[in-house]
Amino acid sequence: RAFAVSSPTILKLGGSVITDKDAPETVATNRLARLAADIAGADGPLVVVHGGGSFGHHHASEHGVSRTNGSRDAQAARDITNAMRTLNDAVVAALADAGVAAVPVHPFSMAARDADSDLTLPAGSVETMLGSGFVPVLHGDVVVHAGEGVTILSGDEIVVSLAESLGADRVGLCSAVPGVLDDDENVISTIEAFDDVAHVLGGSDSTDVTGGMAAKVRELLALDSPAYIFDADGVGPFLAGERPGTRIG
Ligand code: IP8
Repeated sequence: RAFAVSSPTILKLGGSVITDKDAPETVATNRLARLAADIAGADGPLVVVHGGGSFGHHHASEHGVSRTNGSRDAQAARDITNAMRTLNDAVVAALADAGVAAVPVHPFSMAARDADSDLTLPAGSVETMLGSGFVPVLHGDVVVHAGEGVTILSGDEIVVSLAESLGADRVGLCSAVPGVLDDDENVISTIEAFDDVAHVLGGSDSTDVTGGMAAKVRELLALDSPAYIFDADGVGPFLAGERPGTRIG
């Protein structure tokens, strides 16, 4: 069946949701199966992106590689990307078992950062997959980085890049928390400007290279598409067009 490819939904599954964070290279099998069943219920073009959890981050810290700290060691690049491929295989398999037309897409093979750290992630193959009725499944990865060897490419960066290049209809980030929380741990329903939440997120000049909530909110506010942050219970409602968790933008 042919979809209108112009405005897909983009869903990110956080690494802490789909893996057991405390045990290296362990998939949270039951949680992943439940998420896959929710995703199988969705209509229309969908891109799935997932994070690293106990797969990528373990190898990245072992080799001292981060978003800003590169490595020219090919073994480090292979260890990190291969661990992420293993997790991606598990995610694609779980989605396929649930009846989703999932196909793997490995960012290391397509993306690059220039000397100014600007990311290029060509979206032509993903767009053509959507037009063919496939559900592309991308993942946080290493990325070749001019002058640095490889650095880490987070799932959040992939979401932001694809949301722009594909003109996403809506963006959803499934995380370990039910949304952006205020000082009383209540979910903030809407964030329209960073200043609204700077006091709970630690201020607009806090350096946050690890992709914490402040960095997420700032990047999502810059998108044209509305974005939502929710936990695993929010995936079904999000894909059904509801507004779980925190709406950003
Ligand atoms: O979990 C990072 O992706 P994230 C992936 O979305 C690696 O930050 C390779 C550590």
